Amino acid sequence: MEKFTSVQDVADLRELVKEAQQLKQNPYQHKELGQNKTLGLLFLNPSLRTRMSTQIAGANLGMNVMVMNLDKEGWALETQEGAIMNGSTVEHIKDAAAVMGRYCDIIGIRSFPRLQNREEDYSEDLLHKFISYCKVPVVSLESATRHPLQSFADLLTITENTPAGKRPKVVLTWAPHVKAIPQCVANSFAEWMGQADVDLVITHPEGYELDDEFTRSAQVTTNQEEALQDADFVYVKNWSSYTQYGQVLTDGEGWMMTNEKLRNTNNAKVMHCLPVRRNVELSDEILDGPNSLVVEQANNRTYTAQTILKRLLEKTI
Ligand code: AN0
Ligand code: CP
Repeated sequence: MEKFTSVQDVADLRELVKEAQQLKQNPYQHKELGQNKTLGLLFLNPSLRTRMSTQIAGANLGMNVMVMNLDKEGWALETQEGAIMNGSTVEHIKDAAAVMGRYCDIIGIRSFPRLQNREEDYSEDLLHKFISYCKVPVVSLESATRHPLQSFADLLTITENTPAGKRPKVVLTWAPHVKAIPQCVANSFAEWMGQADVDLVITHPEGYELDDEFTRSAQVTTNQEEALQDADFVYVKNWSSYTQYGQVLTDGEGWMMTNEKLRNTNNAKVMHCLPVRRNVELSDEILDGPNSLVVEQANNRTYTAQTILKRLLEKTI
């Protein structure tokens, strides 16, 4: 593995999940691997889980870890090739990334979409430029279109909670939110589930269809009740419209996940990547109840991040 930006960078998904399960059993067994290696984690947006779990993951492998809030603590970055930099940007990404590539052996970067221009966001310009200029392995900590470390932890969580040999029904359901949210988590989840041994159903109100690049293997319906029938896992997530790009089309009344809605599921486990808007996306009763997996999902972020860092250090991904 030279980089980890999507499930497409993984050659052997089943092996990868097994490796994460092993690391979870014994997180310190590769303490020597990262000795004298530096991990740089760069954030252009807020983060709790990704920041903390990836730091622990690096430390478990013996790495030196540096975290930088690039949006607040770095110089304003220019990304346009050939720009005459007489405006507000101070440093070109070519120069900044090249320098950080000298300081770090692996770099993680988080950069959300702006949700203004679909082509611009979906081109993943910043991530691709960063990869080409820093010349060291890059891990996406959530980019404009995907959140692969989250999806890997989600897959580990589903695997742990599925009896051997069973192919679970997994439902990704849109939920209301108060602001426009990226499609990344939903895109990525659908893309990973498409490669896993699960049946995926996606349900959302009209106008919230995701880019079909990510959803090809899924069944898609606007009927939430029908979708939830016999579900083993219900993954709750808001996203803004892809077709009417970045817009919030409805207040989503009736789409919040409640215990009442879980009645016809197979006693489904409920998942969310967090942070969650309680009693908007998901009810308190679910989040505080026995079917919620959200904290274990967040816990699994450490071991999945560690698996990716281990493979990048070993150059085996
Ligand atoms: C972000 C998103 O959905 O992409 C980050 C989630 C990990 N969520 C919010 O901005 C609330
Ligand atoms: N789920 C997740 O990525 O959380 P943070 O945004 O807090 O890192």
